[in-house]
Amino acid sequence: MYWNADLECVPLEQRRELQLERLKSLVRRVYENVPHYQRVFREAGLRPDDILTLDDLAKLPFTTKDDLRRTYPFGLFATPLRNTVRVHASSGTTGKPTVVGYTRQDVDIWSEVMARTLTCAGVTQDDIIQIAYGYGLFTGGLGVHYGAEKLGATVIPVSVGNTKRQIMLMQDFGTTVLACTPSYALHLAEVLEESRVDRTRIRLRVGVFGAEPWTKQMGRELESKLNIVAIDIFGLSEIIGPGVASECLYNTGLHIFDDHFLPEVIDPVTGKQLPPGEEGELVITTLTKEAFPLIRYRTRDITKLYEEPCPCGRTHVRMSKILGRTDDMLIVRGVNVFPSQVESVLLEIGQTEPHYLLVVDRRGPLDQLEVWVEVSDKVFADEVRHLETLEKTIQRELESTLGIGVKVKLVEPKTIERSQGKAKRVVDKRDLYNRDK
Ligand code: DLL
Repeated sequence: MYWNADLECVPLEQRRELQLERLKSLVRRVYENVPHYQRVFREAGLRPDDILTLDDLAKLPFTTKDDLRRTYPFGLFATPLRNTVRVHASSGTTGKPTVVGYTRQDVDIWSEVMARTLTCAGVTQDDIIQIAYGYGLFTGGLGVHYGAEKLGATVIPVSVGNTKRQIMLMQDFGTTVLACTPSYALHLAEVLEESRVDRTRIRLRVGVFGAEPWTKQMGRELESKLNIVAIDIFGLSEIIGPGVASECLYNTGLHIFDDHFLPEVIDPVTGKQLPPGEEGELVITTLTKEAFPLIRYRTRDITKLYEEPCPCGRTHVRMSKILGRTDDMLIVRGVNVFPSQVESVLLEIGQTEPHYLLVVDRRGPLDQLEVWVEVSDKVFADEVRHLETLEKTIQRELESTLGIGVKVKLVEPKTIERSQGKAKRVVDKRDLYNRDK
């Protein structure tokens, strides 16, 4: 029922003591080992000894995605590279990815929090788990993989894609747990329906879905189509990957494993901490990570925290499903996409106007990204053949930078609406967040 009851079910007071002890040691560690932190602490007039209570957390400066970009690739690492046994990366706001590292102990902690996540979802050693998150620089595949092995479940490391084969393995190996993005799960469910597979041969009972937002309605649809319990799992590469927070079977929000990841919710404009129940930006401090610790990392995800006890007995602080983002990051087929990445590619290629629009839609269960790009009068008057070549070049470069399929549409000058204030770069026709539902 629990993976680590000693840590997950302790009285709050005891957890707070542990958090404070860990916070103090973390602050000392980053101050001594990371020039960036030394500098920002000095600028804030702070020394590690100034952290005496958990309330002092609010005195510490935030860390942002921009800090990660400026210190690319290893500038925020707090241990020598020779102690780093793994790196992962996710999309940055421009062409360069955000790089994160793990020591052996970090990988152990990651496996621990992922084993907790899976246990929250009711997964046990008797389960057969098909991992259809991508393996590679993305943290989804390997993160779930290590947790599932630690738990002792039987792992099928199939990675994403090749849906027919996924369904074949599911039947032949008797998969009981499916781990993938919710949109891919929906796609799988639809292919399953179309292929008229004998449903008695499908033994699925749990889905652990995350890496992108999904509504409660979508959850219900997945549960009925696949005959499973659908569990929302949350995480981000910068913090560790999947394994930051997870729903349990009581469906009361996501338990944040706050002996490792200390959460706050802040007003994204003023930066002030908000009380439980109020909606704002999630900020996380990694209490135990060695290679890539982060102090007050601004996730840009919008949520709210709950402190009331959960009937499951775990005493972690919980968060609501993600309600939105404070920036313009899109998640398309589980892959993070920033409009600024598209802009850098276009600037590099040249020949187009600086006016573009990302149009995201969901045709059937799968996301489609279309990029509209305005070309100048001169280029537009050019031969069709030239326009086609330009379209292909942009498509190729975008696909290689973003890591997903893209459709490019060159449009006439002045077709894309000009805005008075902040340029509108994205039209998202999907309805992904749980607003007013
Ligand atoms: O998506 C890690 C992950 C893998 C989580 C597998 C769960 C399962 P990144 O690629 O760095 O890491 O993307 C992190 O994805 O800031 C959120 O905006 C979004 N996200 C992740 N999980 C959820 C979720 C992984 N359950 C970014 N609901 C985060 C809503 C999610 N959004």
